[in-house]
Amino acid sequence: MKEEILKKSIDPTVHDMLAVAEAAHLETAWDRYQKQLPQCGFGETGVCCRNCSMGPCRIDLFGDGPTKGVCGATADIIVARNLLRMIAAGAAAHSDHGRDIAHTLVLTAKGKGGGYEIKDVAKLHRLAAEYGIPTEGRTKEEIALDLGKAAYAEFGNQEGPIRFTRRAPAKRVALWEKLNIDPRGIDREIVECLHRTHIGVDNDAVNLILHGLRTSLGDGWGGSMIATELSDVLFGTPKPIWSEANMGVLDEKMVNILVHGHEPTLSEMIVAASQDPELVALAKSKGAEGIKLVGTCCTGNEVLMRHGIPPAGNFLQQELLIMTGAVEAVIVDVQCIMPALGPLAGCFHTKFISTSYKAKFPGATHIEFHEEHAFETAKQIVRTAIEAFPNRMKDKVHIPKEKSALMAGFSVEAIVGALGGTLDPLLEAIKSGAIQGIVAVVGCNNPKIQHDYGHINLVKELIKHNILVVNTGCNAIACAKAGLLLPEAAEMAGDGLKAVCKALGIPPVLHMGSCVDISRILVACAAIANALGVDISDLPVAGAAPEWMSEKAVSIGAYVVASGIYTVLGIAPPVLGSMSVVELLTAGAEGVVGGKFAVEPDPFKAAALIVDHVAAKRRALGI
Ligand code: NFS
Repeated sequence: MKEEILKKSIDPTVHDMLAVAEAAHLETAWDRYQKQLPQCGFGETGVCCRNCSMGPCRIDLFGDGPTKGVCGATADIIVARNLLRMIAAGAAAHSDHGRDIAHTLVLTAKGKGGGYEIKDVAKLHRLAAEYGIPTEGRTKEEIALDLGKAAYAEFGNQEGPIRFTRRAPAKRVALWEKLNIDPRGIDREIVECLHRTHIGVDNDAVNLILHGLRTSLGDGWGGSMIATELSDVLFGTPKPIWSEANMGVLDEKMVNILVHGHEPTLSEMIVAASQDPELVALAKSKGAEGIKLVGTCCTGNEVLMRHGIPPAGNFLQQELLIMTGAVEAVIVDVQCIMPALGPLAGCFHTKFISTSYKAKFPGATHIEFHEEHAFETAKQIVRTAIEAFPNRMKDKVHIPKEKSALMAGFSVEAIVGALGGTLDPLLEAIKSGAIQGIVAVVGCNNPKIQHDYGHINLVKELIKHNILVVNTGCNAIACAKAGLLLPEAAEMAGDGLKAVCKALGIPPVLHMGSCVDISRILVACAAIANALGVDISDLPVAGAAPEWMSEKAVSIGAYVVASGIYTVLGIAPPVLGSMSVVELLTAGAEGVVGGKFAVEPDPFKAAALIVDHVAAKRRALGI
C-alpha cells in the first residue's frame, strides 16, 4: 500500500477504498483538501471579516499591513465576532433538529403523525413532571401534546429560563445568572449573535464571547437536550444493543441502503420500511437476498442506538461507501452531508436521495419527506433504492471486508440500569479510584488529522489510565470500528476500570448516541455533581474533540466549557489571530466559568493533559 494512502487514515477499509478511488480517478475530500493547500492564513487565524461591504477586510498579523478593518475593527473584535457566528450556526443546526422533533411529537399527539407512536411512556411522564404538566387520568397523547407544545415554546421564549437548564446543579445555575449567560430562549440567543456581529454593534471581544457561551448553553441544555429527550419519548430510550461497524457490513447479495444525516424522524421510518414484507419481497424479485440498511454520521448513530442498524463508517467514509459500487441508495436529511456525493453517485448506479426542503444537493433525486406521510414516503424511498439494484455494475463492486462487533445504546437510563438502578456503584468506583474520572470524547473527522488516529489513540490512552470514556458522534463510530465498544476491550483498560467493566459486563467506552445526545452526558454530569453535592466544574471529568470540523462542534465545545468542563481540541479553532481571545478561551475562562479549552493535536499529549486535569480535580475533592 502506498505511503500517502496509509498516512490518510488508520482504518484498513479506508486504505482499501482510497486505492480503488485512485485507480478509478475518483476524487475524495482528502484530494480536495490537498488542492486547497496552503489554506488562507487570514481565514485560518480568524482575521478575515466579510460582515459589511466596505470589506472584505483582513488584519496583517506579521507584516506592516493593516491592523484594523475599514470600520476600525481590530483582530480581537474580528476574531471574536467570527467565533460567535460559528457558535450561532452550530447552535442553530442542533436546535432546529430539536424543533423538528418537538414538531413531530405534537403531530403524533394530534394523531397526524403518519406512522409515529409514543414509545416511552415512562419518560413522557417524567418529562411532563419536569414541565409541570398534569398526567393524572390523561392519555399519553394528551400529555404528549402539552409536552410537545411546551418544548416547542422554548425556542421562541423571550424571558427564560429554558426548563432543562435547571437540571444543572444550583451553583452552576447561580453562576450563569450572575454572569448573565443563562439563556433566555433558544432562538433569541442565536438571533442576538447575528445582531451583535453586524457592523457597528458589539465590539468587545469578552462581551461577544460571553454571549457565545449563553447561546451555546441554549444549545446543550436547550435545543440538543430537547432533541434527545423527545426522541426518546417518540422512538424509545436506547438500551444496550449489539451490532457491528465498518464498511464490511455492506452485503454484496443485498440491496444496500445507507441512511446519512442527523434527524431520527426519517431514518426511523426507513428502518420500518426496510422491514416491510412487501418491500423485502420486491427486493427478492429483483435478485437480491433482502434489504440491508446501514448508517453513517449521526443518523447512523440514532438507528444504531435504537435498532442496532450497523454504522458503515464515519464522516470521512461517506464518499468511500458510494465507491464500493454496492450501495443502491444514500438517503439524506440534514447536516454533514458532502455536496460531493451527488456527482459521485452519478458515476455509479447509486441513487442519492435528498428528503428535506432545507437541504437540496446537486445531482440528488429529491423525495420530500413530511412527518404527516412519514411511512408512505419512507416506503417510496426504499422502493426507489430497490429499483436501482438491477443497475448495479458488477465489475465496479468492491466491498472491504473489515468490520467489528460492538455494543452501544448507553443512554443515562441504560447506564443507571447497568449499575443496578442507582448511580451509587459508579460514585463508589470514582471515590475508590477504580475509575479515576469520566471523559467524553466526541466529534468529527477532519482531513487535517490522520482519519481516526486522534480518536482511537486518545481513547486508548484514557482507558489505560482508568478513565471511563463516554462518546457520541463520529468518535463513537471510530471506536466501534476499532473494537473499543466491546466488553472485551476492558482488557486494554487499567486494572481498576477493567475490574468495574468486567463486574458489570460493559465496555470501557460507552456509546451514548449522536452529537445532540451529548446532552445525555450533561445530564449524567449534573446527576453525579448533585449526588456529590458539588458543581460540575469540581468533578474529575473532561471533554475532547480530537478531529472536530463542524460549527456544531464549536457550539458543543462552548457549552461544555460553559458548563464547567475542561475541553481539549485536536484542531485549533480560527482564533489564533487574537491573543486576547486565545488567552480568554485557554486560561481566563477557567476563573469565570470553571472550564477552559486546550488545543493539542497529538492524542498522547492530549491524554496526558486530561489525566493531569482529572488527578488535580480528584485532589481538590479530597478523593
Ligand atoms: Ni457531530 Fe454528527 Fe460526525 Fe461531526 Fe457530523 S456526524 S453531529 S458534526 S461529522 S461528529
